[in-house]
Amino acid sequence: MKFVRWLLGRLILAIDFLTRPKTVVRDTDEQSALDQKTAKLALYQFEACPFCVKVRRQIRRQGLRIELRDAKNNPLFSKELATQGGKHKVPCLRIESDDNTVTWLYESNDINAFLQKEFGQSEAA
Ligand SMILES: N[C@@H](CCC(=O)N[C@@H](CS)C(=O)NCC(=O)O)C(=O)O
Repeated sequence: MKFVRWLLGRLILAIDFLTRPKTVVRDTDEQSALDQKTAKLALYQFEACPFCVKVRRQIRRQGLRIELRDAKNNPLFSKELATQGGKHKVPCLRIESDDNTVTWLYESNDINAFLQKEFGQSEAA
């Protein structure tokens, strides 16, 4: 069962790699302004989780630079997700606002909707 799961994971990653969406290209100033905004975001995720792949593809499509935190292999991130986020489920976007309030956003559809609403502009895959 573990092997089948591993195999499925590799298959998901291979398909993701072969069908990578195009990324938005911005001029340097625009990209660095955006990078400043996304510096306060972090995506807790597993490498081969299909829901995480979905969010990573959206991030790529929109040309966002968001730190990826491996909540499977990194015990610190794993613990943070469970204790601060409230549940050990990925993907989860940690959003730190300007007043340092932290929101933990779960559910891939909700994360993608948030990214689209906040940062717009994504090119077709
Ligand atoms: N409906 C959720 C499903 C997320 C989900 O099922 N994630 C799995 C990994 S693929 C998970 O976090 N399981 C808990 C665990 O493995 O600890 C979404 O779209 O984000």
